[in-house]
Amino acid sequence: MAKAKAATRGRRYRFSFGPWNIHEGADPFGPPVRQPIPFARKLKKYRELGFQGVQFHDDDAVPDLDGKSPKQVLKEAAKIARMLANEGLVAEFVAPRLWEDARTIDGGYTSNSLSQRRYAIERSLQAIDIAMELGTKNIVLWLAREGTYIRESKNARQAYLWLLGAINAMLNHHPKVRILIEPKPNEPMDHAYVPTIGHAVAMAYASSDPSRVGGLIETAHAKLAGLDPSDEMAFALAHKKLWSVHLNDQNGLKFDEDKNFGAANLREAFNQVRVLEEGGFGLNGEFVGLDVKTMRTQKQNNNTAHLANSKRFFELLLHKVRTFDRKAEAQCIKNRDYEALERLVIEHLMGV
Ligand code: GLO
Ligand code: MG
Repeated sequence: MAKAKAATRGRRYRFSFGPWNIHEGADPFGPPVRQPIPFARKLKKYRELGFQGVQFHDDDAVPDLDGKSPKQVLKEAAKIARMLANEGLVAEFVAPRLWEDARTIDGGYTSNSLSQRRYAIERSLQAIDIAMELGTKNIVLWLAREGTYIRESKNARQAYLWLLGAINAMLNHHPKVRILIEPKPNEPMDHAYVPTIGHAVAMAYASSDPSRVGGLIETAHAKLAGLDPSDEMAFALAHKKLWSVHLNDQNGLKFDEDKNFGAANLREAFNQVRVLEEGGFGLNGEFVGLDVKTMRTQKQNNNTAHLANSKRFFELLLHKVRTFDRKAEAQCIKNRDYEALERLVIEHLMGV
């Protein structure tokens, strides 16, 4: 017991999620099944559930921002900043929501229309202003509609250059801003540009200030690309580019499920925690973000259980990582006896 306790001791992680993770249950085949929760009430939930970081879309902070003057936008962002401070919370990042406006139907930064590309950049610069007001330097780019339904509709080489131009415009807008690219291979597009963290890291190095461009890896997105999420995270960590994560889970190649962390593949989840822990994730203030969605079947009064559960599964797996028999592991590796190593891992996970 004492040994187990000592092994569990260690640095503490900080957790975050976005207001969209308390979801009303609408899907492409049916309407909402729960009442919306006002933003102020969602904020109250954070500390209660053990979370400190709030992730924002630009219009989560300032609703309908396209219709507002820059002054009004900043005023409303300042009000949200005060609400956060009152709740003892911090903003982790702001993500420009470039997938709902009619001007982004064919993509934002990679639209074939010049005026629509300009809109996407302007909106992103405004997201930076909102982020600074909220007290975070982090901008997340989930490149939702930057891709194609049919290959011939865009010039992909040109699209990557436009994307780079947009990133450089953002870097140029504020000397402290940091861009975190959240790769995803598909959905809503048939094929998206920047499908993996390898693409994102290449974009970072090609940018005008590589030290300010990194990545956010979502478990489900890596799995949709047919990749192992822990290897994707390890790649980013090796380049010092893993600046946030969206832990969740995904049951094979289908729509982006945003299931509870560890709920589809416990061993893969264990390996993600192992790589994060061993790679020093969190030591520079990074949050463990959970991009998990309330199940459609949940009742109104129990619509945050998925957040509490996913956080708990992370912590239980962290205990498993910290109590793994490292000596036995080293011995198996030394003997190149990976059958023994597999047994060690599985028995440990099963509590044998
Ligand atoms: C969707 C993405 C989405 C982003 C969020 C923040 O597949 O995971 O939830 O993480 O919009 O940019
Ligand atoms: Mg995500």
